[in-house]
Amino acid sequence: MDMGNGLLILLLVAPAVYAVEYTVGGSSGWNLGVNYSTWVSGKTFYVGDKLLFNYGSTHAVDIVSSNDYSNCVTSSPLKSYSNGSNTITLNSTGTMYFICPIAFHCAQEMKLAVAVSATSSTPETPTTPSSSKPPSSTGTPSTTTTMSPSPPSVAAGNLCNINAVVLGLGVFLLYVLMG
Ligand SMILES: *[C@@H]1O[C@H](CO)[C@@H](O)[C@H](O)[C@H]1NC(C)=O
Ligand SMILES: *[C@@H]1O[C@H](CO)[C@@H](O)[C@H](O)[C@H]1NC(C)=O
Ligand SMILES: *[C@@H]1O[C@H](CO)[C@@H](O)[C@H](O)[C@H]1NC(C)=O
Ligand SMILES: [Cu+2]
Repeated sequence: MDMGNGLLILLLVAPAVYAVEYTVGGSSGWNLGVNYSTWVSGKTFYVGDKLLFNYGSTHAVDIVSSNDYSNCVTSSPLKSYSNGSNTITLNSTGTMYFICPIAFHCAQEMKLAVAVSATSSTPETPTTPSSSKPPSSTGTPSTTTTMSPSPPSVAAGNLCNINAVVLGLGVFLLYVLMG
């Protein structure tokens, strides 16, 4: 296989692998009677992953602060959704908090806390992503840029990390191909 084509194919395919969409609560969806700490356990969420909330008309989704999550305060949501189906992108590192603001559903454990990790190996500096070296040798940065629906402000560090991983995979593949 031509070296350039191998890398190009890898660059086109790889970014899609890293964004995962989770259906909150699985087949139960966003509902009463689901233990969302159990649902979260064992999963690792990364910046760029998405949460799909599916729910009936007796429920809604609020993104809230840590304090409002803990105390089930429904009066000051950061964002509110109520049309029955919403895909929410995990845009940044840290913990995102979701509650159902209807009646006393939050107090009945209809609440979800999701810890979002950086994709890089240095997750301790979420607000100042280090400007790692761009993969200059491949010369196809525009390919990955168009693949990403995320805003440049948040995605810049993430994309760099993805590129670094992709470049690593590409080098590895070439190494394997060339014996
Ligand atoms: C949900 O599951 C966790 C363990 O994953 C448990 O500690 C907690 O008590 C459960 N919550 C309810 C309301 O049953
Ligand atoms: C609900 O609103 C979101 C936008 O927030 C939209 O993408 C989605 O299609 C809507 N779903 C329904 C069932 O109307
Ligand atoms: C994530 O970023 C997108 C694009 O800017 C924005 O539309 C969306 O509201 C953000 N998600 C959250 C949960 O803030
Ligand atoms: Cu509810």
